[in-house]
Amino acid sequence: MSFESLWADQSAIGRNPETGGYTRGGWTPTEREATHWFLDQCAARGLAVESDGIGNLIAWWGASDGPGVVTGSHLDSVIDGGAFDGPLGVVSALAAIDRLRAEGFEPSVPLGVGAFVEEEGSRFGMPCLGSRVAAGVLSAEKALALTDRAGVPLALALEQAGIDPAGVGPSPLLQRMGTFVELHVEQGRGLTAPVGVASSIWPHGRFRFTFGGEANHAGTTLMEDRHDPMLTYAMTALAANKQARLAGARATFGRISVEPNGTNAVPSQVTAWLDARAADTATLELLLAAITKQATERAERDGTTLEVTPESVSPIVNFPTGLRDRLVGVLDGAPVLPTGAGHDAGVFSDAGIPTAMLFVRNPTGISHSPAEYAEQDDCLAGVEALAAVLKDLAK
Ligand code: HGY
Ligand code: MN
Ligand code: MN
Ligand code: MN
Repeated sequence: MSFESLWADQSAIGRNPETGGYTRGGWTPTEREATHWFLDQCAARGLAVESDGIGNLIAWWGASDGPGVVTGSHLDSVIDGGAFDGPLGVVSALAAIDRLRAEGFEPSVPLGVGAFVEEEGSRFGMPCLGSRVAAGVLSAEKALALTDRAGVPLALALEQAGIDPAGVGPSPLLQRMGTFVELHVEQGRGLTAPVGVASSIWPHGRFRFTFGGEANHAGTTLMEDRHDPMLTYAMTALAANKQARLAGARATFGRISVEPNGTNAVPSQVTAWLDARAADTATLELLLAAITKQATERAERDGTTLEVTPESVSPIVNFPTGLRDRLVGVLDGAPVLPTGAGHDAGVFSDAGIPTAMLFVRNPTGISHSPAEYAEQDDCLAGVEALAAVLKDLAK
């Protein structure tokens, strides 16, 4: 099956006809439909599928035991996200295997294609949930304490997907992951060539800011008598933007919830989630401190309260230079660049698995949006590059 037809099939799953975006939260019906499509493709290729207790999958070409070379990515998405973030790595992996088989290549070690669950954390609020549990960096207890926005606990979501929650925990799949290479659409616009190689993943964190105020009548309460948490939040959002620019870092409040969320009532509470990232951990820590300081000062002025809770913080990931340079060599000097986006590859690298990433050029740099895009020719160049890398690593 050509990349084009694989891509057409997969990207038709769960696409919102109005926005062109995808909302594939972990273990939701559309994400399961994409996962079943993947399983069908693996079966059609005679790949032996192994799964773990949270639903991560690796489909193997070659021997049924022993460490191998794994590629792949994720099939879940952010809310109303783009088509490429995640699925491009999974579809390209299948196309790369087809290409290697068509050439008559026989891997000397098992070659696996992985699909890792809830990488975006868009349903349960924990990025790289599947890979973190698999790597043992997020305990089963902490994972099973998570609920989605409708209050559905992870255990129930797993049961509804036919997965026994009792199996959640460190994954046997990683015992066979000798090397991991993830192909991913570029998220940003640094690439001047169709394919690049990742040098590092920026440190990044998600922080919950809870602003407490005093509910009151929007029409009768004098302005000077108000303790309005929306005001404190608004000034904090401005401070985050300013501080990030000053630090050469990145920060945004992309999610907010307001209590009681009425048009004619001063809110009692505003909860907002900050996503902050920087080129190094020290800068990220200074950025968060600066934002928190300004928020605290503003809260004092507004007579509101503030609580900042880190929900997930990831340190910098520097991919091993030997493996990185080996890929650059195979790809005749592909450009090397960092990324501000988190990936399962970062979790596996942190777990001590030799890991590398390939990026496929994204002409506008837009991601986590229906406008996310990659040229077909660049996607085909990505498949060719991935096949060459897998051939080199598994020859
Ligand atoms: O949020 C991220 O950085 C990634 O796209 N999951
Ligand atoms: Mn993403
Ligand atoms: Mn991704
Ligand atoms: Mn009234």
